[in-house]
Parts: sequence; structure tokens; C-alpha cells
Amino acid sequence: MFKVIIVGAGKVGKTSLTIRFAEDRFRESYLPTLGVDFLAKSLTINDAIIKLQLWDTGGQEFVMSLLPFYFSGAAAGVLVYDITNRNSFNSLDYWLKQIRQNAGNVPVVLVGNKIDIADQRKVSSEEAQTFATKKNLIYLETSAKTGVRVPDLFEGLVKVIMDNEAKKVKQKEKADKPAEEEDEFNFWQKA
Ligand SMILES: Nc1nc2c(ncn2[C@@H]2O[C@H](COP(=O)(O)OP(=O)(O)OP(=O)(O)O)[C@@H](O)[C@H]2O)c(=O)[nH]1
Ligand SMILES: [Mg+2]
Repeated sequence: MFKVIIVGAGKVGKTSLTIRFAEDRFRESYLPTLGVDFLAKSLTINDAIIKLQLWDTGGQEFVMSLLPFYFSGAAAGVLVYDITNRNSFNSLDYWLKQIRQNAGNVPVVLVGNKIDIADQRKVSSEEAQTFATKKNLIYLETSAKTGVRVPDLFEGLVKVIMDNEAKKVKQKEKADKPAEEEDEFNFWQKA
């Protein structure tokens, strides 16, 4: 089971993406998340059953101060902005910093949501992709309303988590080995 934090400014569609993925439905009315909501969903990838525990956090300013505590222990982050809302894109640095400070160097997927209303777009795909590349994030655009690319988002996320976990195991193996070699090196230096 992997903990995933869903983060970003208020009203960008974090809850909507989570509900679309977990229950395949959509709500037009806006109900701000006051803290954190939890949803779990299992996925089958390469015959393995992976359970994602989704921590859907509230993005409104008065909720923000409570959040960092909830970020620790996450295996990955989903950083959401609204392609029709420039401010939500401008606040990405703030949110990324919160993730890095409290969850560490976990894989993060940047999501530009609401592409069903791309006629009101305020942030180009190119600009978002450039930001993502610079910050070492994966970028994709979704609509929680129509459901477009929502399965891709979470399936991709699981793959990224699995790759990262495998990398961690490898790094640990590597870290264990040079320690012995280092001892040997010190021994010869001393001698
Ligand atoms: N057109 C469109 N509207 C969306 C989409 N996703 C969410 N919305 C609407 O945007 C509003 C905010 O959605 P939420 O999912 O509650 O946003 P949130 O990021 O969870 O907001 P906070 O909990 O306050 O941080 C709601 O009215 C949704 O119906 C989308 O893909 N397209
Ligand atoms: Mg919400």
C-alpha cells in the first residue's frame, strides 16, 4: 500500500480527480476540503495488486497551515493546478516546496486539470511542460469532469512509485557495498 498526497491551490479539482478515479463520478458544485479526506483504491499492474491510499488535501489558505504534517511518509505526490487559473499555476513553487520539505524527494506528477474548458486556458501546455522538466516532474493534462486521462494519471503514478521503490532498493544495496570497500581503503591508507 502506498500513500499518495494530492496537493495544490484551492478549487483546482483535487477532490474531483480523486473521486473520478475512485468512484468514477463528478460533482459540479464546489465543496472545499477542510483538512484532508482519505480514499483508497486498488489497481492491478503487471499481475500485482497495488493499493493506493489517496490523501486529498484542502488547498484554501486557511487549510494550508495544517497540511505539512500530513505529507510525511508519502510515496508520491500529485501536484494539481487549473489550466484556466493563472494563480494556481503561479503557486506551484510554493506547493512543491511544501512537498519537498515534508515528504522528501518523492516522485511528483504535475497535473493540469480542467482541459474540458481549454477554450478558457490561461497556461499553455508548453509553459507547464517547461516548468515540469526544470523541476524533474512528470506532466499531464486531465479533466475530472469528462474523466479524460484520469486513469492514465493514476496508473502512471503506480509505475513511477514502483520504479522509485526499486531504485531505492538498488541504492541501498549499493550503499551497503562501498562501506566495506571503504573500510578496506582506510585500512590500506592507515597501513
Ligand atoms: N470544468 C471542470 N470543472 C472541474 C473539473 N474538476 C473540478 N471541477 C470543478 O471545480 C470546482 C472545484 O473542484 P474540487 O475538486 O472541489 O477542487 P479542490 O482542488 O478539491 O478544492 P479544495 O478542496 O478547496 O482545495 C468544483 O466546482 C468542480 O466541479 C474539471 O476537470 N473540469
Ligand atoms: Mg478538495
